[in-house]
Amino acid sequence: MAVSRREFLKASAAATALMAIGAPVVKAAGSDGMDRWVKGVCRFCGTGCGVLVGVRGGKAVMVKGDPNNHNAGFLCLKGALMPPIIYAKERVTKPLIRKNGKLTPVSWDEALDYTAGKFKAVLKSDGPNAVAFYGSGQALTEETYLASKIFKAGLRCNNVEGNPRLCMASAVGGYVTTFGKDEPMGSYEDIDAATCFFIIGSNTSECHPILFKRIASRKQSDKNVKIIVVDPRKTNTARIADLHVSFKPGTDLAILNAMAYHIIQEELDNPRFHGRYVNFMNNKKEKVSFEDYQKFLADYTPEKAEALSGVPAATIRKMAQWFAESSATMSLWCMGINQRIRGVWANNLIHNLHLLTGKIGKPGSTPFSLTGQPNACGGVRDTGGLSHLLPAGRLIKKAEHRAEMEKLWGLAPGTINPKPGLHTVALYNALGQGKVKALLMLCTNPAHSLPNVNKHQAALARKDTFVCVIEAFRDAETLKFADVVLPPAFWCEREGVYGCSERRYSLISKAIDPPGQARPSVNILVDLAKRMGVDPKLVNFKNSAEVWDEWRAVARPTPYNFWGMTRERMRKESGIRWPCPDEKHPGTNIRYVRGEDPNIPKDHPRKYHFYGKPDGRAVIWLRPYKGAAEEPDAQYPFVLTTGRVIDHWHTGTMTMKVPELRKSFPKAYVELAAADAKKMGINNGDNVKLETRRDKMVFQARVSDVCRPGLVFVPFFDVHLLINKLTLDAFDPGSKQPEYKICAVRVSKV
Ligand SMILES: Nc1nc2c(c(=O)[nH]1)N[C@H]1C(S)=C(S)[C@@H](COP(=O)(O)OP(=O)(O)OC[C@H]3O[C@@H](n4cnc5c(=O)[nH]c(N)nc54)[C@H](O)[C@@H]3O)O[C@H]1N2
Ligand SMILES: Nc1nc2c(c(=O)[nH]1)N[C@H]1C(S)=C(S)[C@@H](COP(=O)(O)OP(=O)(O)OC[C@H]3O[C@@H](n4cnc5c(=O)[nH]c(N)nc54)[C@H](O)[C@@H]3O)O[C@H]1N2
Ligand code: SF4
Ligand SMILES: [Mo]
Repeated sequence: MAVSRREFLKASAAATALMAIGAPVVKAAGSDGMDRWVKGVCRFCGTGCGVLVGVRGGKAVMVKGDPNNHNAGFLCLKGALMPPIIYAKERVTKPLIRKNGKLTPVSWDEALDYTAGKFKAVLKSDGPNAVAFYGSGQALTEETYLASKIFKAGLRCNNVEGNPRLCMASAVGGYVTTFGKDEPMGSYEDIDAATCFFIIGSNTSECHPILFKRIASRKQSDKNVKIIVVDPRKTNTARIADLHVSFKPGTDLAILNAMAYHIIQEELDNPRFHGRYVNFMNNKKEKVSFEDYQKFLADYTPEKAEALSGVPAATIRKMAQWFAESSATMSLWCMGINQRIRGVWANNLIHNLHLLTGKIGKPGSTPFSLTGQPNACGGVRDTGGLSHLLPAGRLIKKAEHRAEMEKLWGLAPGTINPKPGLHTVALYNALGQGKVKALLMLCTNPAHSLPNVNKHQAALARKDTFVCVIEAFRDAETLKFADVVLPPAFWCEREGVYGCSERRYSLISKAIDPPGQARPSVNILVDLAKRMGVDPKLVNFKNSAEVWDEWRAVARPTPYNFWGMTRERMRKESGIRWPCPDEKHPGTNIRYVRGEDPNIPKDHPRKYHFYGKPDGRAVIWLRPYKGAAEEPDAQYPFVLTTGRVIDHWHTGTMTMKVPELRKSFPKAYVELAAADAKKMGINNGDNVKLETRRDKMVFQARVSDVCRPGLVFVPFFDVHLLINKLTLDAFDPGSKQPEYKICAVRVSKV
């Protein structure tokens, strides 16, 4: 049984290897029988690999890695296998309106007028809080900036949300509370210099394959490099670890605090650094002393953390030792940390370890949150595409930020609604209660991806709600609930910017024409806004390049500054990292360090300056352990966790259309520990029923050594086995990010 999992792992590893040998053979434009090669960015993960799209006879027929971008010509299979997705028969090519229950082709005029009419009616009857936009970390930067402006400035509505709430909100919360500003200070170059990798709650191998390849190469290049993987599953990522730490899901907070305890106990901390550059703060946001921090940590001796987490105290000490004693430590994390009811705290505790040891702001030493989507950073976090944000780190609730944006947008003072809008779960709850009545969606499939989705599908299904979806594929689950569907130009059918995990903005150039009547979403949004009655001056854009120029100007007075990234320069270069204040500036590798970060004057008295905080000091937070929202009990004794596999993207609307990828994982399954399977008499391939407080469903069993006993895993790509009917929508009180990673489940053989 375990063997078959091994074979499966081998196959995944082979897929990873294939991309490594298959893709980097990049030849000059015009070769391989292509008419031309057009520069772009992979539309899948937050790694943000640069690509070259081979165009022949007006069609995109090949994709290979851009040798000049950070991925140095490498791509994983998903990135390389784009063409069949572009030309899938399920593409939406005409605007559709639901008539007599059926989505029926109509003209653009009819679809736009109808949609605008519905919005106008709701705005008139219920006011701006009854409409909403729900976007995506896969939309272009220009698209999200524009949508957010239309709603916040044009309609006075702050209900602007998107899937990054399900994904990166806790990372944002962590960066902002610790450093005062969002986004990582380090970059991918740190991978090449790190001597210790602390990977926690990230299956990098399957979810950021090209970064995983870079980590693996780093390890191969120097036998002293150590890798620690902290994950309750023995994932593909864990296979290259020197130390894989498995534990009771949801107990990371205790483990991370215990590491800090040991670091201080053994005097492995760096008092020169934390003495100068750090404040200690408790949960009441009061400044406390280092001694208070030590007292707080007394509750988290490695022995006490062992009792909570199941990780042997000696292992916790070893991790802490490796972390603190290495010459350069890089932490990498993703959804195992963020998708939790204490995701922000977990992020804080990772930052704590770096600040305590001074392993920050030096090559190879950095906390580095991996972003999931290709444009969650650039598009949504940076442009302010969430309900509490304004562009470039500004906040709705801050009067001076609103005033600044009103000036930049040419609005009358007081135009921007001072109250933050609804966060994602609250938004869909409000939809279910009939309080939000018109919803516009762009590039996301919430009827599949939301947690506790039965409830939210019912909200979308309400007869008195109006749902307009800009969506590229007819078979996306959300279309079942749409009143109007608008066909967008997809990926390289239009031009625009993506910003990946390392603050790198790269341009996707237009390589081919969109099919049928599909149009760039920037143009769709402009037309829709005008018909909704938004002041035409606010949306006076002919194309995404014009939106980009406004966005550059809006960001210019802030530390996000990328004024130097003109469109012309973006066309020539393969990605630039902000801050980048002028056209000669090469972009920034490390933030918050004098001499590196252009936001810090060269003669600044302090070498490290966390300028997001009033006194330039980052914060070590005293964050207590807190368990999951729904712990296993006698009725539901297992933990259900959900996530990804290497060959599928989220809701499968794209990767399921590629034969190679579909064959690799044709349907969802439940992964369970061999010891548990044996107890229940379950063999590989048997049908197993999973039952939570929300719903139940039957999956085929994959018995292996990946899950620890007591834990089961189901991937969420399969629309026919929609695991989100079982997950729960409890969320972090700070970041409002749902706890997809943990709920209680009953497991039985069918
Ligand atoms: N192939 C592929 N790649 C993708 C995506 C995709 O759909 N497919 N999606 C992209 C997106 S948007 C995202 S957000 C990322 C997600 O990337 P990841 O976060 O790396 O992937 P996940 O599978 O969601 O979960 C990561 C790990 O969290 C672990 N985990 C579960 N519970 C806990 C816990 O309590 N503590 C800790 N420490 N770990 C826990 C799981 O076992 C799992 O291995 O991937 C991106 N890349
Ligand atoms: N159980 C469980 N659920 C999860 C998670 C989990 O770990 N477990 N993770 C959560 C996370 S981190 C994320 S990021 C979300 C992702 O959730 P979603 O965003 O809902 O998932 P996607 O499949 O990426 O949806 C993108 C949609 O946009 C469409 N599309 C593709 N390209 C274009 C385009 O160019 N324009 C337009 N308009 N449409 C396009 C696709 O066909 C697809 O329907 O899922 C969340 N849901
Ligand atoms: S690693 Fe991510 S960005 Fe790079 S090719 Fe693969 S899916 Fe695309
Ligand atoms: Mo995500």
